[in-house]
Amino acid sequence: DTYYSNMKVVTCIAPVNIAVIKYWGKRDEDLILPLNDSLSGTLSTEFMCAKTSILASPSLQENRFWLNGIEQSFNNRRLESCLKEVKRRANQALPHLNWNISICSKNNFPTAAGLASSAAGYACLVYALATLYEIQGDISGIARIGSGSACRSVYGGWVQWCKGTTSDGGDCIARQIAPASHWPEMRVLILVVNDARKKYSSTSGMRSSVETSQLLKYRASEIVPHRLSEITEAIKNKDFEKFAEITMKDSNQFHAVCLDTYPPCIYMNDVSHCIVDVIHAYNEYKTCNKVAYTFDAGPNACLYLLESEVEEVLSVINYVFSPPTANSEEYVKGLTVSIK
Ligand code: 2P0
Repeated sequence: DTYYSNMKVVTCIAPVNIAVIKYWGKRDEDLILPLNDSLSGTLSTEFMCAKTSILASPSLQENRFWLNGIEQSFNNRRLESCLKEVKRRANQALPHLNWNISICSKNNFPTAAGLASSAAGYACLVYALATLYEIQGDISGIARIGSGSACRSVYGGWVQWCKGTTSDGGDCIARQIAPASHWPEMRVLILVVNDARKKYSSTSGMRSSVETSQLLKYRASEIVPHRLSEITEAIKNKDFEKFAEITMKDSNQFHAVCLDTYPPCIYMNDVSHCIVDVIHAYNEYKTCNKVAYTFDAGPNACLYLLESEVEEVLSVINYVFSPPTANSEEYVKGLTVSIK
């Protein structure tokens, strides 16, 4: 059967990453070049991941793309940029380079609820394309043009996205600063406060912050460089106390930038702020930082903590926040994810 001998299929999975030094603001919108470096932990793929299959075949009439079972337009600038860049780096003699493709992507967690779905999604898509077209070398720079934070999901463990210095983005790539095995006791709890799609996308929120927030300029130039070296040092020394303090301060500063944006883009809600209070009360009771919260572009909390604290923290969370009822829209449920 010529159809079957003439097709190629790849399937990949990619993990979510949770930033401890946040990316917020671009200096170049087209190339997705950020204003500052950022740093994250890549989660294990056990609980949350994106999965992408790509079929290439000469018998496909056109390129098509499905996300979570719903067909999307292929006419999407970011998707097309990634495809173009992967093909540019491929061996031009590959027979299947000019065949049409069908892309099928799925997240096993809520999409666009501020749970880093675009990070895992584009990292997965680009990895699948790179496998399909057999390209070698770093692909984080290609994942970046799909979605900025996606470049960090290309690597495991602790990953820094370097803002780079060139205007073409050649050195704007991610690199691993420590593998997950360096700090194997580290865990992340995801507290799902609300899994609805967020009000404003990260892309438009950060554009508005770049245009209007003075605080963002100060943060990018004066605060982040110093914080980045401090937290890298804390990770290398497995100094949880320091790691937690910087993580919480950076999350708070990112949301302060959101409030400083005009009009403000508010992502945290009352439940989120209540989680902040509970974590500070817990740390005070323990007389040192045992848990760090961090919030992305949504109300959901990510808690970094060591394995030894998981059980107690979960019982505190479950005690403070009652379980969901049929008509409660907002609730908190814990899910442990190791960053291995
Ligand atoms: C981060 N976020 O560092 C920060 C913290 C949200 C808050 O990266 O426009 O979806 O596609 O580059 O990557 C979300 O931004 O934005 C994000 P684009 P992206 O994880």
